[in-house]
Amino acid sequence: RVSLHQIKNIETILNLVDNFNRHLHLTLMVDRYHSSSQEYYLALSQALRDILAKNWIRTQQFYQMTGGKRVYYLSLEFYIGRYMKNTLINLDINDQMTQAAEALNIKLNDLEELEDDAALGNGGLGRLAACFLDSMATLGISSYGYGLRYQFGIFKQQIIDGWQVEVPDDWLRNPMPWEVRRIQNEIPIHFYGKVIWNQTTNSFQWTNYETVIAEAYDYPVPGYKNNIVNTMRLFSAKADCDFNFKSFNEGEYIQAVMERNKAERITCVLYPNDNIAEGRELRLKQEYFLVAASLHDIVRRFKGEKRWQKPPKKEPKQQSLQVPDRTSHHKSSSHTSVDFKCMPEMVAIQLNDTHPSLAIPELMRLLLDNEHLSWDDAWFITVHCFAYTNHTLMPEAIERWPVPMIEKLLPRHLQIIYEINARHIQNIRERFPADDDRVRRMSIIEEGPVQLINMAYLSIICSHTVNGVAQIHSKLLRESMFKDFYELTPDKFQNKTNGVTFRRWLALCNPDLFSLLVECIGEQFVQNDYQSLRSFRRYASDKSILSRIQQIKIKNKLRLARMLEDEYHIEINVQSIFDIQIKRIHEYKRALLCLLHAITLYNRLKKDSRENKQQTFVPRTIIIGGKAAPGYAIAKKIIKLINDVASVINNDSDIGNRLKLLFVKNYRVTAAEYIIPAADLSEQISLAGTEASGTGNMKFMLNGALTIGTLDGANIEMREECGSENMYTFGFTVEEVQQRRQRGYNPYDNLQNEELRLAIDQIRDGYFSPDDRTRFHDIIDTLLRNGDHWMVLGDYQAYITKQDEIAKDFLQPHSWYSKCIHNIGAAAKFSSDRTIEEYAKDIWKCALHKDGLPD
Ligand code: DL6
Repeated sequence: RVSLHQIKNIETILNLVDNFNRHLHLTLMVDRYHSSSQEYYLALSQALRDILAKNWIRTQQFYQMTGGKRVYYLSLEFYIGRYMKNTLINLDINDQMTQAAEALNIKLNDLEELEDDAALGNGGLGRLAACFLDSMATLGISSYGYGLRYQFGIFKQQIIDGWQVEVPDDWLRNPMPWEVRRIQNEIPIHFYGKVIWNQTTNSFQWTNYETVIAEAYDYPVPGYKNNIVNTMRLFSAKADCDFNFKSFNEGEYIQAVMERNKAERITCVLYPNDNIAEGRELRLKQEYFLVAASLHDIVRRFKGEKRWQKPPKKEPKQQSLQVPDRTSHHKSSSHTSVDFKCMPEMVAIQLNDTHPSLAIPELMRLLLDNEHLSWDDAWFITVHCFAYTNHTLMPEAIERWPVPMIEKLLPRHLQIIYEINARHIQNIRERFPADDDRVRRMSIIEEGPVQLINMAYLSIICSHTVNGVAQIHSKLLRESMFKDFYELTPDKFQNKTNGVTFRRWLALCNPDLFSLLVECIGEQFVQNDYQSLRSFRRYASDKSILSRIQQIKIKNKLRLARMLEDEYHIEINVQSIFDIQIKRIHEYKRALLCLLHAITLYNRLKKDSRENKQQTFVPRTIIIGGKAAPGYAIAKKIIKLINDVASVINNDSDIGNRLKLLFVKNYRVTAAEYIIPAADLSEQISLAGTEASGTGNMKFMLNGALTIGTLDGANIEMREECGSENMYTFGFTVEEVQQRRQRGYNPYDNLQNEELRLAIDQIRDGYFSPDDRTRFHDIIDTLLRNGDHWMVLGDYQAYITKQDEIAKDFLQPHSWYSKCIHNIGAAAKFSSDRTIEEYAKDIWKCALHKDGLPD
């Protein structure tokens, strides 16, 4: 392996400086004395992009030459964050660039702060996709991320008077130096219209459609020090310029040009819902737009591979591989000059949840109607190309599209879905004769006032593999949500526990800890051997390492404290436990539990002060951050409650710096990069059986925070890896939750706990909202009258008991930091390199090029 590291001298500081000046002058046309910081940022990014260019081209040539299988990761979300620093880290030129910037009298950090996050995601699902791209490039997998280039990413969250206010994220308002528009790749995408039978081609034909153009924008995805640069391709909607201008008179012409906006709305904005399906037609258009453009590209690339082209002669028909061919009107595949049956050997398409699952009927349509394959051949190819990842157990997140909506927008696709369902039902009837209820339960089409298409069922039926994202999640999919499907095709079901990239989530965000790790165990764990991180555990009782870990943590806490003090004008005690919950605000994630703990600590301090007692109290800074979906009223109310409680606690002179509660606004990837390295305690407290995996939990672990968590999602595997003595678990298990639900869970029973009752009374009676005493009655209703679905009150006592134990343990730095070391070492399993290696081996069956490209 020859890495960029060894040819560092090529990119000398002088070269970088020259390149920077060249872009300032020739690209931006300004001189150093009349340019803004933004122009500096652009010139520096362009200089950096130049370094990527050669390897970007070489990588694509390499994949073409080696002719291996290509992996396509289809996702409506890629939550990338910032580009510049990540590129510097992955190319291993951070130090050089810092020096080059110094030579130019520029502070690199200041320029980095000018960069907006590429925030084309809501949370875990989108960020996972970004981690996967990084790992696929680092492992040298011939792969592409396909997504949408939303003009507005996830909204920016402002907090005004304690309430969340959403502001558009206009991330493309300045030139975007990291993207390349591929002008040769404009793809027409069709909507609406009708289907006719074409006598000449003997196939169905979609006609009278409206057309929107998909423009392709490519973003480089550099691997870590391996010369590989993969591609993320994002599509943007553009009006079709051909639309009937000829017949317009002058007045209509103006109108027609204005109408263009309608088409371009498709990729205007990311739907800001996490774990909630959005049922609007525009969202359906987005989904189809992405998959139609992606598949066009995938099929075009496949057809271009010389290996699979065959002379246009008749060949004996291949044996059918799935169900009998009932659509005799379709011709056999021998009419094509490309051997499509080889497609699954060349193409793996991973569906990131059901959002891109229209890709399934789209590929069927292309193979049947454009390539004139038989149903059986098209079906074989489709099933063997697709794999589906489920990311949620929340019923409200399962996508179900109304039949009339699909019929109007995608009439041919509806026909194909009906045909898939008919054959699927026939299959069930053969396997389970006389079981009508099973047929009803498993039908893709759900009956009701309006028929609905269950996209998860469609995805399972039409994929060769279905996976969950943590062991417990995959088990619950098999045992409950997809039980019938598991019984039908058990071999399809797998687990692929999530992971995070150690490049961004350690090397980039926590450089001091990263250096210490490299010093102790070498660099392999970020490069090509994530397992080697385990060996860091041997330092768990090494005093000098323990003290360095402590120093690094305190330095990171200081950095965060300064930032928070500047922003929120609140004094932060760096000696306190930094106790942090950052994630989307969703009831199942239970920020309320965190808040009840904060109120409980506050009440204890107040009581002590009233009684003039000075009991030992371990200081805490409780930090909560996250966005609520704009239409999720109760989640937004929770944010207001946190802020109201915070203003009471933080302004009470009896409390001082022993307890602080802070809601950090606009939580996003970049904020996580500052917050996570400073955490002592990571809050992963969803009700057992609700969080599919979680990935924030892994980032905290990697950065040496200890976890307080329920036995949910990946927490369970984290505990297995680090040992129960190094993690604070509490609360109902999945089985206990089920038992309580069956027995009849009564939240009022929990009010026997005096501390809990007091906290609930205070919220209900307006102690924290004297300006509007009834403000939080709806929150109290969810916790009591409406049954406390997420069992916040049921888990309260166990949670408080654990928190008290944590406070005691924090007073013992030696054992605390020893636990931290165990956690860091145990994070080895949660490298996304491990996850991607598993996908490559068990699902995609594709090659890795771990050695990267030679120089
Ligand atoms: O798999 C990534 C991530 C998990 O870590 C989270 O536990 C899960 O909540 C999240 N799921 C979604 C679901 N959205 N939809 N559909 O965001 O996926």
